[in-house]
Amino acid sequence: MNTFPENFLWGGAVAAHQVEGGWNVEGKGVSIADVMTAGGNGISREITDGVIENRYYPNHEAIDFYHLYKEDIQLFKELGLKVLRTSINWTRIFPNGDDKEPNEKGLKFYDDLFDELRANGIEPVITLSHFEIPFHLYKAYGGFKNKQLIPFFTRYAETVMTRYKNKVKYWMTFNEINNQADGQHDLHTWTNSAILFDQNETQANKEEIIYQAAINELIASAQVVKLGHKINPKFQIGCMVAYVPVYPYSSKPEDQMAAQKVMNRRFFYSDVHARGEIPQYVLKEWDRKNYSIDISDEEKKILKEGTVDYIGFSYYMSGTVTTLDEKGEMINDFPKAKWLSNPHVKASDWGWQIDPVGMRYTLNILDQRYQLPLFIVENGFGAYDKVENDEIHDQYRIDYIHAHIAEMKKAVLEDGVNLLGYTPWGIIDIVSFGSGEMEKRYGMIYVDKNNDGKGTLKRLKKDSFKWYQGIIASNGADI
Ligand code: P53
Repeated sequence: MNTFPENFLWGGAVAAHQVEGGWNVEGKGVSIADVMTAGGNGISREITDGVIENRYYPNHEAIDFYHLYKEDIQLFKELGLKVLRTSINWTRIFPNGDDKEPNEKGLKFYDDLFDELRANGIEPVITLSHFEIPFHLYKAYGGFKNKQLIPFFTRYAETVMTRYKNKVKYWMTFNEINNQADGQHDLHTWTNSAILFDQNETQANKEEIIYQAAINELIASAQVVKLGHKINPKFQIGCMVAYVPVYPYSSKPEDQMAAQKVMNRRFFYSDVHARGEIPQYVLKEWDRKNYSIDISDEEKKILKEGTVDYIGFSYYMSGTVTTLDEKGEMINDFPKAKWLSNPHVKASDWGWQIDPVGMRYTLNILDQRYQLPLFIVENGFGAYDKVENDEIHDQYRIDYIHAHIAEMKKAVLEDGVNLLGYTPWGIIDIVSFGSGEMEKRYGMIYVDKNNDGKGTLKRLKKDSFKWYQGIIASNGADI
């Protein structure tokens, strides 16, 4: 057999805050994405204390999917998508996060969106929290470091899972929950947990706080998995981790150890999601560092009872590490590993290492570690595109995706990995999360809008559109 399994879920992925716009309409509250300014290639986005007049916030309008989704869905249908992964914008439902009642207009918007998708033969795959935590939950509670966010998230999830129980089957709890793990980038701790640190916070303090926030999210996630299975036993509820396989820079045993230590930082999240227990390597680290992480026996029980049905993950690149000092001193801690660029692979204009083989490697690692179905819910190539006579010849994007699907195919057909589907990221051009740019484009559909927010929002099909259409139509036979 030269094709993917018959029910393979070919799709595309976006997130609410990166496409919808309509940031303050029909009762929507301010989310943590609404206070992030535009950065640039190599320029960080600023997080402002609330929405400040005269600052540019690219997510406020994004690509106006909120108003244009019907037309976009026609394009997705033409492309042949079987699923669309997007998120529910938490602040459309609970504008402040701690409101007494949900916002009916927000609920109605997703009813209409999911109906429109289904009417066009496209099944929604829904992330509950994709960097869209209500800003108020940061201001009044300090974000997920505070356990009060567990019931707020649970109530939000219960509300939408109940409302859409016959419209959505595939769910994910927290997008890229592990991306906050290194604690080096405040953008990641902000978007994952709505924590902003004081300037004078030490690295160790930060790390302890991030662990607490992560544990709170993992408990919230497990509770929602349990609850979801009650609401509809047919639900498939997964986690979502950013999977960047980390290789040793050399065959030096210490480099191998460094790579393993770095990977443990990420595995921690999927280990808890999938096995319902905090792994020994983390418990030992907490002991060694004298961290006191608050988790009750009751909460440990929830972790065990709310393990996920599948592992959703993003895959864009691999990384390479060595030990920090020349003597090859054994590292115990993640921040001591030193990142180097891998001489065997190329990188994108944003420095992301391009490594299709790493995709097959990843699928095998996750398959063997968890024996759960896998779902590649993000993969793609952020690049500058040029429009000539309304055409975009994005062969570089086709090359990237082709190479990754080819490796994915080997993992499924030769290695026997159980893979549910593949939803390339930013199927339509969107606001970049990391840089806030429009011109870091992932789409197979072009959107006429630039980094300053100017443009007609007109949609155009890129060369990759036609190419991917063929791949889906042949169920991967043409790879
Ligand atoms: P942008 C880092 C590594 C892997 C995935 O990212 C990442 C990041 C964050 O920079 O994020 C995911 O837009 C995320 C999406 C995001 C996408 O990757 O920075 O889930 O929201 O847009 C691509 O190029």
